[in-house]
Amino acid sequence: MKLLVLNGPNLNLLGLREPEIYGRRSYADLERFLNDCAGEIGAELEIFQSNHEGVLVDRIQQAYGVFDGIVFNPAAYTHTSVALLDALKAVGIPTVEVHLSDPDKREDFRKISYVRPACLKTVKGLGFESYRQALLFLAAYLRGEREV
Ligand code: CA2
Repeated sequence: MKLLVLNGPNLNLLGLREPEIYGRRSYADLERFLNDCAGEIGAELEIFQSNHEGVLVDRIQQAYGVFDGIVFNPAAYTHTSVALLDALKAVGIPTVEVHLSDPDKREDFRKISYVRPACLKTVKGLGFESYRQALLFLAAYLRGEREV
């Protein structure tokens, strides 16, 4: 099982600012955490981060026929990007939306997710654990062990 973790803008700065929202751990810590999760699940994992919407669209398109599932934290593009929604719909790869914080408990503009209609599920507000829950759900779904 090949899974892609996609991370959007500014997540590469994890640990540098706003620790009260995003925690103190760095992006490198997140990558290590994700690779440990992949070992636990028995999945092959690729992790990719970009600050650019079009690059994320390209990465989703390139995932077609290569990856079985996507765990996606679109970061700020969650709340703005029809292009990312369209890309997810176009490839039809089972995708779980993930957030470190709970955007529904923050500013009003974070309450809208453009990508959510193309996702099986959203996991939010659990810090790094959000990604682990998303990966576990996706793996179980792909193995036919769980329905949406
Ligand atoms: O909670 C999440 O995971 C978010 O996707 C993070 C985005 C935010 O725009 C979404 O509303 C919720 C922001 C990621 C920026 O990460 C930073 C990391 C370090 C310092 C500042 C921002």
